Amino acid sequence: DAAALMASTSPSPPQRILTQDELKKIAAYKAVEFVESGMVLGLGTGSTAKHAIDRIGELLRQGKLSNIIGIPTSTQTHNQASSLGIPLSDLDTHPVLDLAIDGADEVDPDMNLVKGRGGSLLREKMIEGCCKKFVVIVDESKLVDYVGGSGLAMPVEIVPFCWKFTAQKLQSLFEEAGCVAKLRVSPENGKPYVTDNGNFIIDLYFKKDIGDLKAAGDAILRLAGVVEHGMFIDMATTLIVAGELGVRVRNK
Ligand code: ABF
Repeated sequence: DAAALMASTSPSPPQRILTQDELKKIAAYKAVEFVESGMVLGLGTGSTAKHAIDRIGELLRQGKLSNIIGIPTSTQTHNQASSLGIPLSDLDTHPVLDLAIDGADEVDPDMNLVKGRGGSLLREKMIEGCCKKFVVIVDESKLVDYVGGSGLAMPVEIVPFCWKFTAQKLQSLFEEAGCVAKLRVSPENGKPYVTDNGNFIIDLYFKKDIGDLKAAGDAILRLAGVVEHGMFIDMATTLIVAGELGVRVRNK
């Protein structure tokens, strides 16, 4: 299990190359060490957060944690957590959270994040913005020099109405960075991907650093068709990175 994997990575290097999923699990288990009985917890989405939720479910079953209330960041996480018997609530009832644990698609050197390639950025941003502590869990492949630096997308959730118009506006905003805006389509049926909130996602690809993230984020949000963007600026309080040489915890 992850505890054994973790022991195998620290202090001496592992005997074999760990898979990306094993690294995700190591980061997730480390984050769950911050969870205490009685906490209201933001439950993230994606393959890394899934390991953390499994672990919380396991500790509850074993009686090592109690009185946890989970606030899920997606329908997928809601389903996983309820199948594990984790008591769930929402922001209307619990507007202040003790801790949230979630993955990310990119983490820059200042702990700014890109999230939402899994599609759940809006609920994540609402919930993770209300946490006293926000622990981000990644394997080291997610570390980038700048937002967009992985060559992968920075997602923006938009309303479906005249999505081409909004996509064009988004692309124009970042012309200097060589931005290309693409509607996300569902691989299953080739139709537009629809978020938990009934919206579409435009994926922005940059050729260069877009510079001031706060200014970029504000410009995106000023477009009327935009609901939210996937840059989580200055939100993470703790970063846990699992790599071949072990697991590192960094506080902001
Ligand atoms: C979600 O899961 C995201 O916002 C991000 O897109 C993603 C990371 O997924 P994974 O852990 O599967 O790489 O939290």
